[in-house]
Amino acid sequence: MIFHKPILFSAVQPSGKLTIGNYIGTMRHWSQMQNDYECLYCIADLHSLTIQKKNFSLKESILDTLSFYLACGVDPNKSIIFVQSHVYQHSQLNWILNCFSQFSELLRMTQFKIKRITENNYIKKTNVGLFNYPILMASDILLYQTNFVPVGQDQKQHLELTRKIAHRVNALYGKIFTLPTPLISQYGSKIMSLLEPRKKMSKSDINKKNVIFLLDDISDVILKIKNAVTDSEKLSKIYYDIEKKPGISNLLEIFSAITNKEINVLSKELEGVMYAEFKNMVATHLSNFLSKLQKSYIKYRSDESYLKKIAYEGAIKAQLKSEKTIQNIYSKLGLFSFFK
Ligand code: AQP
Repeated sequence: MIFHKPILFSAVQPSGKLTIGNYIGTMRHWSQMQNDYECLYCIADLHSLTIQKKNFSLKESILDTLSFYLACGVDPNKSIIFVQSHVYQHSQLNWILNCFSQFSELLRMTQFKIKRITENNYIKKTNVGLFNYPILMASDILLYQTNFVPVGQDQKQHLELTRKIAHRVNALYGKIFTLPTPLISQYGSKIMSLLEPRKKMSKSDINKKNVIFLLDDISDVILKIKNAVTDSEKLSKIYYDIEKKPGISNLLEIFSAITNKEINVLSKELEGVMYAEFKNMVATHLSNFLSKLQKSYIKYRSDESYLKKIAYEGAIKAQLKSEKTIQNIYSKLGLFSFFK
């Protein structure tokens, strides 16, 4: 099959329970994108090895993540859905791109700086995989001659590095890679923690009250939104200002994504509404949305043989596509085969 539409690649790490941040930042766009792009949706299991957790089943988490892809409307007849470790070409290109990346570039990656000081990963124990993470991400993207990559704000710097590496290789060997463009929404690309709205909401946050998980009990969702930090502005007006009102702005971004209404439209509709009432509205809409999503998720998750079939078929398709890039770069680098 020849790609006629622009190619789009997106991935989520099965590194824990998915959050409303993962959904709003990327997955909510995926279903619609299938109409405009040739989409590859990857479950980035190799990436999730960079943070090792106790009492965690990666296999279960991969199947959970795949079920959410389907529940979000990704259609295996329209898109290629696959698990990263099933397509060996990702690791092959990873090594090659390691040799075209600079130590100093990786040292500048903000996510690496943040993740290496988290509790479980304290500096001395930092694994090399965490350091090399952006190069594996570059391999994921460049293997498929990707044009567009929908990501949250936190991945922007990694996309810039991907472009830089691709450009470097192309400058030396001719056009091997397409330079990818990130797709980052103006709103919703960085959902913040509920109790610390200046910190990104993350799957791995040890304080679960900071995070809305897609599989949270609805009663917990309501409680978490009600307890979300706001501010002490006297008139308690609801408007978007990320610097002065990070808590309210974050709730507005969540509300806007779930209701599909623009922030400025919502701000007008919410004139005169008190914070408590606003939180009730957010909690109600979010609960309704999550109830539906969870029902659909449970349906897919209960059929493991169907999930495995999708992953198998997706891997075959992804291998065929990625092999072309591998063959091209192998031959340009002089890695020829004696066996042909
Ligand atoms: N809070 C967020 N707001 C908007 N987008 C987000 N993304 C993650 N968190 C937010 C986007 O979700 C996609 C998949 O992310 P990932 O699982 O590959 O890795 P991550 O960015 O490291 O996500 P987490 O939740 O913070 O995971 P952990 O805690 O395991 O590191 C990406 O496009 C990301 O931008």
